[in-house]
Amino acid sequence: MEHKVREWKQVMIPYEQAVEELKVKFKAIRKEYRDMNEYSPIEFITGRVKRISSILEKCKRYNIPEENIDEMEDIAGIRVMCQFIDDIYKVVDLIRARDGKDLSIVYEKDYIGNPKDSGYKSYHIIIRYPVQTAFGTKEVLAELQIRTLAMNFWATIEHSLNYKYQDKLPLDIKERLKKTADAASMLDLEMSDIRNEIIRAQLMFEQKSNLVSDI
Ligand code: 0O2
Repeated sequence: MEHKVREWKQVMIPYEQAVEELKVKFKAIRKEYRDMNEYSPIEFITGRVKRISSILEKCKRYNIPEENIDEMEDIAGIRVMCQFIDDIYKVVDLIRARDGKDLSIVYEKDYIGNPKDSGYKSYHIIIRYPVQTAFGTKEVLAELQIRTLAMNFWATIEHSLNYKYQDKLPLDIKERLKKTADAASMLDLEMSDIRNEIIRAQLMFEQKSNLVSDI
């Protein structure tokens, strides 16, 4: 048993390293924007390595032999939270620009254009990420989830309720949760509208001030 625990800890090392490195890289992007006094499309970043019990449960669910866990796409997971929906696509572009450099994109899943039946929204990018270990380079898969604060609020609570009730929530509760997902989407749209309105008003004010100073 102790031997098995030691083995698992060793398997997890490159995934832990990938999560730490990717968090540092996304935080560096945010710092760059802030140092230049520019608005950052990244609000905050979290990361986690999947728990061993969840990995084993997923192996069982998808019939993945334990020795093939490196096929699993979300052992290393990074979440990038944004204020506005537009920011998500700016972050996606930043990631695409790094494709073939420090990471490679395997594929993308757009759960914003195509939300899940639960109401879940987020933009997922699966990447291959090389980690330098004491025994050479190890490429691991990682899942980047990019979402707004409202999407994250909804997903965090929905996930914890589902987890608590072991995915057996009654249909009426699922439907109510779906409605709260719609409310979160409305909030995102309204916030974007308000922001655009403020930007438009600011531009008009600047144009008027320029006209006055030209006279
Ligand atoms: P955790 O704790 O975040 O790791 P599967 O991984 O089997 O669920 P698939 O198709 O391989 O399915 O991956 P998918 O659905 O593209 O992305 C899986 C992850 O996205 C989940 O990981 C969640 O983080 C998130 N996610 C997907 N659907 C939902 C949903 O309906 N509600 C919430 N709250 N999150 C969702 P894990 O392993 O479930 O959880």
